[in-house]
Amino acid sequence: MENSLPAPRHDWTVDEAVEVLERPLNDLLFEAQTLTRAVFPANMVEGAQLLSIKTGACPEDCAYCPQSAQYNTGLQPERLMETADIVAAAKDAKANGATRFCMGAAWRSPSDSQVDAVSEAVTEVRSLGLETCVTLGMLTETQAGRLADAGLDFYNHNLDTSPEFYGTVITTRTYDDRLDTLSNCRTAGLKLCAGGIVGMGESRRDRAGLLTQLAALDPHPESVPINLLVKVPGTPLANADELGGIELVRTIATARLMMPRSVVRLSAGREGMSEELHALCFQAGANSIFLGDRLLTTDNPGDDTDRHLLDSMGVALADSPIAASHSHT
Ligand code: SAM
Ligand code: DTB
Ligand code: SF4
Repeated sequence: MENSLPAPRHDWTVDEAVEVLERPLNDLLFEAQTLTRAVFPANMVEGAQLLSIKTGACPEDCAYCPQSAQYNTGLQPERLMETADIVAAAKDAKANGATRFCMGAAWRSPSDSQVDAVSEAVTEVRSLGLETCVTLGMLTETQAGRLADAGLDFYNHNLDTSPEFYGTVITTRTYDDRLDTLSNCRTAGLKLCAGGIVGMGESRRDRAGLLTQLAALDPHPESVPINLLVKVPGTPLANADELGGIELVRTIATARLMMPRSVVRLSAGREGMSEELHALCFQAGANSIFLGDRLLTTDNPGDDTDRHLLDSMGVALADSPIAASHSHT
C-alpha cells in the first residue's frame, strides 16, 4: 500500500471538493477509511486536552464565540492564568490519557510580554512529555519564533469557513490576516493545527471552500480540527439551523481524502452527539478528539462517556502522538 499512496495535492478546486462531498455515502466512507488505514494505525485516536488560559473579554466579533466582548453570554472574564496552575492542569490531562495539551487565550493578538508569559508555560508543559499547542490569535513571525524556541509544537489558528462566507461571521479580522498568521507560524518552524467550523448556516459549497483553502496550504496542516458549532445563547449564531449529522460525516471524510496525512480532529460539538454519529465520524477518518468535560468555555462529553464510546467501538486512545507513517510516492 505504501507505494500506491498518492502525493498530497495542493491544487484542489472547490468544484472537485463539492464532487467529493456529494459522493454516495458508502463510497465516501469506504474510500476515507481505506486511506486512513493506509496512512495511520487502525482503530486508534489521539487525545488532546484544552485549557482556557485567558478567558473572555475578546475584542473580536466572531459570531459563534461565547468569548467575544460584543455579545452577552454571561461568561465571567478571567485574566491570564499563572504558569503553575497551567502546569497542574497539564499534569491532570496527561494522567487522563492526553498526549497533547492545547492552551487557548481570548486575544485578538498577544503583546510580546503575553507571548513571553505563555512561552514560559509552554516550556514547562513540554517538559512533562506532552505535545504543546497554543491558540492566541494573530501572531507575528517574531512572536511565532519565540514560541518555537520555547518548545511549542503546534499553533492553532482556524480559517473557520470559506472566504465567501467568512464576512458574515467575522468582520474584525480578514481571511488574509489568518493566512498571514499561518504563514508566520510555518516560517518559524511550527506545526499547524488549522481547520474550521461547520453548522453556522454555510452552504455545502462553503464547506468545500474551507477544505480547498486548507488543502492549498503547503504542506497541509498536520492537524485539522473540524468543529461543529456549539450554539451558545447570546451569540448571533445561537439559533443557527442544525447541520445534519451525515453532512458532518461527509465533511470529515472529504477532509481526510483531500489531506491524507493530516490528523483530523472531531473537535467542538461532540456533547450530545450519539455514539452512532461518533462511530461514523471515526469511520470517515477522524482520528483525534478533545478529552475531558470542558473545551474552552463549553461542555465536552467527559472521560466516562468517552471511555464507553471508545470501548464499545474497540478503538484505543493512542499513548503517544499519532502521525502519518507512510511516505507517498
Ligand atoms: N482567540 C483565538 C483566535 O480565535 O484566534 C483563539 C481561541 S478561539 C476560541 C479558537 C477556535 O475555536 C475558533 O477559531 C473557532 O474555530 C473555535 N470555536 C470558538 N467558538 C466555537 C463554538 N461556539 N463552536 C465551535 N467552535 C468554536
Ligand atoms: C479548535 O479548532 N477548537 C478548539 C481549539 N481549536 C482551540 C476550541 C473549541 C471551542 C469551543 C467553544 C468553547 O468551548 O468556548
Ligand atoms: Fe476572540 Fe478567538 Fe472568540 Fe474570535 S474566536 S471572539 S478571536 S476568542
